[in-house]
Amino acid sequence: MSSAGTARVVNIGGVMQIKDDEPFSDDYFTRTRNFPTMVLGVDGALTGTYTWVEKAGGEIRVEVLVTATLNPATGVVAIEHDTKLFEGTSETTSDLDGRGRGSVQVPRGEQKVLGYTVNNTDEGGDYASVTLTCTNSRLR
Ligand SMILES: [Ca+2]
Ligand SMILES: [Ca+2]
Ligand SMILES: [Ca+2]
Repeated sequence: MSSAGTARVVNIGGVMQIKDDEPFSDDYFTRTRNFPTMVLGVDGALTGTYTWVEKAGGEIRVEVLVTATLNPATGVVAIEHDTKLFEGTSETTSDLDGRGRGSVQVPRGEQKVLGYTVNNTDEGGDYASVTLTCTNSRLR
């Protein structure tokens, strides 16, 4: 159904700032990630996903699941995130303390920024502040 004329290339660059709440002196971390390039609209594949995981401070893990979906009629790509903040006795705990979801629409040839913060809503203090810079370009 889709030809090279409707294919889109999605590039996402992420910046994550993590606060690890501590009794005396809080710790802050900054992590960056260039997501693998997604090509949508080729051979009927309209959706791409990527999971970005960061660990910090001995107790925190942040998992950002990103889904990119192409509308082949318009060329618009919807970028959705589902972000989970885990905090516990290690960086591999399953203690889910915060979660956030959101999305942004990226028209053809444009760049949009999806920025948000997920707080530790269970115990307070910790947070992950994420900025995803999303570009929707033509396949060359
Ligand atoms: Ca801590
Ligand atoms: Ca710590
Ligand atoms: Ca916890």
